[in-house]
Amino acid sequence: MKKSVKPKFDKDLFKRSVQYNVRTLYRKTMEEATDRQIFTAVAYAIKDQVVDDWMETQKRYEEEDPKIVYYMSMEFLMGRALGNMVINLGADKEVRSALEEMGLDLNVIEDQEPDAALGNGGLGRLAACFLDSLSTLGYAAYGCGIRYRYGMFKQQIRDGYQREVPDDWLSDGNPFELRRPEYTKTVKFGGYVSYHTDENGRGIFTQEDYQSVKAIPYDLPIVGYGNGIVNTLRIWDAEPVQCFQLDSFDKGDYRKAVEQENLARNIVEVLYPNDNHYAGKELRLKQQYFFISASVQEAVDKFMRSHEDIHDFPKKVTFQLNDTHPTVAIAELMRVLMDDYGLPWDEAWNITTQTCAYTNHTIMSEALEKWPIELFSRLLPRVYQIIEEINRRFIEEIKKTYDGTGVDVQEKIRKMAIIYDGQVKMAHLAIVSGYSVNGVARLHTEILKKQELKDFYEMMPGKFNNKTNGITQRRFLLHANPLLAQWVTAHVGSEWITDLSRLSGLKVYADDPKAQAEFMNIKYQNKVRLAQYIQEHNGITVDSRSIFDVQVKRLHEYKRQLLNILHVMYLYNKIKDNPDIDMIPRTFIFGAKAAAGYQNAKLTIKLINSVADVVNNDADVRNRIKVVFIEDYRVSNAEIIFAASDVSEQISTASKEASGTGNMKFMLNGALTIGTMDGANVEIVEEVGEENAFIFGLSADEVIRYENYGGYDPNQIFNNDPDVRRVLMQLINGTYSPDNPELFRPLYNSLLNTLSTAKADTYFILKDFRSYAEAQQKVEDYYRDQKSWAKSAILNVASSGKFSADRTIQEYVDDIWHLDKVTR
Ligand code: 26Q
Repeated sequence: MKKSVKPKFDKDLFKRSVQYNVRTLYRKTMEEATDRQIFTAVAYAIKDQVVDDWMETQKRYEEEDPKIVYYMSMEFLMGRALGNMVINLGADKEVRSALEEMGLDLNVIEDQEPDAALGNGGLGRLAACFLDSLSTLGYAAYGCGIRYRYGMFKQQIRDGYQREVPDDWLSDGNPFELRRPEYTKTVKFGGYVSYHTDENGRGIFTQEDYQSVKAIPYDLPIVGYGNGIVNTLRIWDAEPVQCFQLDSFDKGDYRKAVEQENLARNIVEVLYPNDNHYAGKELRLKQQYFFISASVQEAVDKFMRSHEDIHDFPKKVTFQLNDTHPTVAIAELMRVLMDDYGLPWDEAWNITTQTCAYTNHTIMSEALEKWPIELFSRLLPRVYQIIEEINRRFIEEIKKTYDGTGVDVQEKIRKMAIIYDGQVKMAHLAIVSGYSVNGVARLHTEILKKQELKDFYEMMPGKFNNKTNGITQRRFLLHANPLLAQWVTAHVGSEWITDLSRLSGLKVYADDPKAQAEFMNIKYQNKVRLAQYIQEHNGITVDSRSIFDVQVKRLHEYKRQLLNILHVMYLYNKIKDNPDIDMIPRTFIFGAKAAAGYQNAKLTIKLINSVADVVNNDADVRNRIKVVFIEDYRVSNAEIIFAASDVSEQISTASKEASGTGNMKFMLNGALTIGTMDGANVEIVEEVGEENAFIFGLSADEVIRYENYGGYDPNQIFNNDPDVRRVLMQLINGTYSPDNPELFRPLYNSLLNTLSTAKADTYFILKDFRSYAEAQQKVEDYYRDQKSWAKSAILNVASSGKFSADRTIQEYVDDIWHLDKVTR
């Protein structure tokens, strides 16, 4: 059934629809409506056009019965929908001109949309990119997540400090969502499990005296690029099961009713703003089970609506678990299969272990989810029972595998058990019960196999595989950087939009002076656009001819924003020592949110802003360096930032960044990377060549070796490197905080002496400082020759083809999911 549908767009209908929407939604004429109201009216008009394709796609799925992937994730960092949807509909030109005819500007309208910030950072944005690729490639997919009432907090910078402001993203409604009450599910918490045998002598487990919550799905359309395919992101809202019944007003019922109502009210209230850090909060576990139970129930119900035999489930359904956060899906699927469908353990286990697959996104031990047994069993008594049984059987497996081999079996159990030491280890559950375990970049997967998950790899090597991350070029080039997108199309045609490997066709232009000049001019235009944004938002005037050196990502010690700003302090000292020093003007741009309770991270933000105050206002500097902290870094302003960047800062401590995906977005937009050999940087350098990047610092092996010997001694460096010593002293002598010289003492301590018990500089900042400063010097020297720079920048774009999420998703399909392609 192959017919390629050229998406049709009815311009007149669209215009009438916008006018009609403004009228019926707001009782206003076009002239009276606010920009925000016009956005909503336009969004509804676009959704109208999407709905036909959406229904058509779902009908096609019913006919063809393809295998479906359920991408289970606590986070989907979608950003804005309108611009992307218009592009993927292939309606950009028509919508733009239709609006122009109405005296409206699509860019202004797009700017009215709040970001859907249902995620923290990399893991959440990856989920969003994957959904875009799944639709574009024509695979049947559901994203399953939570409809948080408040998403990632909005960041305000006040007096240099971060302030968190609630993200009330639904206050004006969400024109793209569709409430689906007909698919409501009930989710049960607490109580106890009773056991009895039925007339056939089969054991029946029943959860009693529980509290329940209703889960109501909201669907968001995920439009494929130019193919008429529309998949669904299904996010669940919570509602209380029943209202008060005035006639049954005895005490027990009353308290229970109030508790249930509160549970429903709290559960989807807010996204936890931790990135790469586990906090063992009861409400977080409730969130996890809430959306997983609803999603698993719906997946099974949907399957049974069109199939006879539940044993065929893994042929038609697969669950991809985005880190361990949704891992309770394993036990929940077991529960549904056994308790609701009456399957015996072994049959349920066969189905479950052929259905679930797990992606690991971190090797940072503080991010591993370990739930106290007490909490877990109290909240999810039946699910806990099932995990206990999985654990019991797995320990038998370990014994069977290693008894009599000379291996210390008790040691294996201690290291590998799912339940141990009073804790439920979610990663172990995911590895043992899934058919695939993958890391997100080659180096990361190797570290998992050789270090963190070594015992599991030895016991079940066939499960382990790598899937290097990717990003969607539709959002991060076509939408974010229209000038460069047009330039690329002019040189290699427009196929790159769905086949990013086509960018390699640009390589022949890398040496061409005309292409170089055009490229540098486009970069300049984009820098002017970002400079305007900075002028408006920060009140800082930056030189669009300066090098734009950018580090935007979550704030975390392992990402080493501190290394970056210490280097700026060092450059400032150089200028003060030698006021006439020849330096190419450089603008150091930062953007980062810190988790609300992460003190060193928040203090690093304050330090960056304090350095900015001093450096930007010192006449001696004569604009050779500027420091800008962009408030509220998020998907929508990221699109402007990547397009305008010359230098991409990817400077994590080697071995700590699983992959990184910002690194790929910079590369795609022609920035040169300064970075460590970490995560996907390794593969970026492999693609573009080391001569077109600035690599520095310890290797992952070296870092791991130091760690195995208990770290290294930063005092050596402090005592022997006067530049480093000077910069560190400036953290505690009031240079950047005259009113309170002690302000940055905690950062100083994290790098140096500290208390005797704590380790110093665990992220090797001082160890890597010299080699970072040298790499930065090379950046400057290289930029002096605009031709070399332009050549390397073009080669970066040309070599970024591998890092499309389309490639990543195709690998997931080929090696893990085995989905069927659907065409329209
Ligand atoms: C866990 C428990 C309780 C509360 C929060 C969390 C939590 C939330 C988010 C733990 C981790 C995260 C996010 C992790 C993350 O974003 N990891 C990043 O994933 C990217 C996509 O694979 C990689 O590119 C990054 O290297 C990795 O850091």
